[in-house]
Amino acid sequence: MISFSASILIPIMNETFSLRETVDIILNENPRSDLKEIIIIYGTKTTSDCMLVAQSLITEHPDLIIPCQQSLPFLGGAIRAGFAASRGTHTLMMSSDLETDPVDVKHFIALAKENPEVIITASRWRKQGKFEKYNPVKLFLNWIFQRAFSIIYFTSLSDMTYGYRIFPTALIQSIHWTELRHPFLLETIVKPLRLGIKTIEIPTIWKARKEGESQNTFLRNFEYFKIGLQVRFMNPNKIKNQSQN
Ligand SMILES: Nc1nc2c(ncn2[C@@H]2O[C@H](COP(=O)(O)OP(=O)(O)O)[C@@H](O)[C@H]2O)c(=O)[nH]1
Ligand SMILES: [Mg+2]
Repeated sequence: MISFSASILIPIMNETFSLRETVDIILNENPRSDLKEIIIIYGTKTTSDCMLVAQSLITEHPDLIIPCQQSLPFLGGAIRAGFAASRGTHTLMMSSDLETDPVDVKHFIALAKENPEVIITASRWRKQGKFEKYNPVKLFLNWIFQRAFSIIYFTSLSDMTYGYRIFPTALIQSIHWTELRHPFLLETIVKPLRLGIKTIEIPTIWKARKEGESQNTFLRNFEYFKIGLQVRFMNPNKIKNQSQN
């Protein structure tokens, strides 16, 4: 493709050294020319220790790292603010707790350059991928969920609930998003699937965070079904922003 630049979205809540390590690895392993910007997204619940680390990263790389305050709440609200702010040709979403291995960023970028119209998405269930220290009950339910949704959507994707993916920015900015909490991660793949967008999966290793805690609760995992089923039968015209119809 003629030009490529990645906007990397990093939502933050209670991460300190994990946030810094995430950014350090991205900067060490990727040429500056591949990166449009790293957008650090914070909200009113982001801890002050976490904000301090973000501030110092922004001060160290003022031409690259940009703060973005979310206006809608929760993880979905944070990523949606990042989607709107993104200026690169492609937008990569990940987390700051090291549960999305930053070493994979370079693989996403290489594949997105070769396949600019496609969504590249990471899977913990593919060969060479894995979960380290994941709650066994959650792991079992996760597997059932993934199998069920791959059948419902006629897709070979094996990890539709994991929020580590790179998209063409024009695509995500043309979609009408509705979820605010973690089920947003599923929404970001099922809506493009309904629009007929192609996907490529790469294996990844998930490791439990070493600091802070998840904003998701066990019971809230069942809320993924709602958006998953709703979008399956949604008219594709309703998926795009109204102004684009
Ligand atoms: N700005 C912002 N970041 C969030 C919010 N909720 C989660 N995050 C961040 O998003 C990433 C994934 O969230 P996490 O709670 O670890 O979800 P889980 O790994 O799916 O259990 C982490 O880096 C969090 O700091 C939120 O409401 N606002
Ligand atoms: Mg996490």
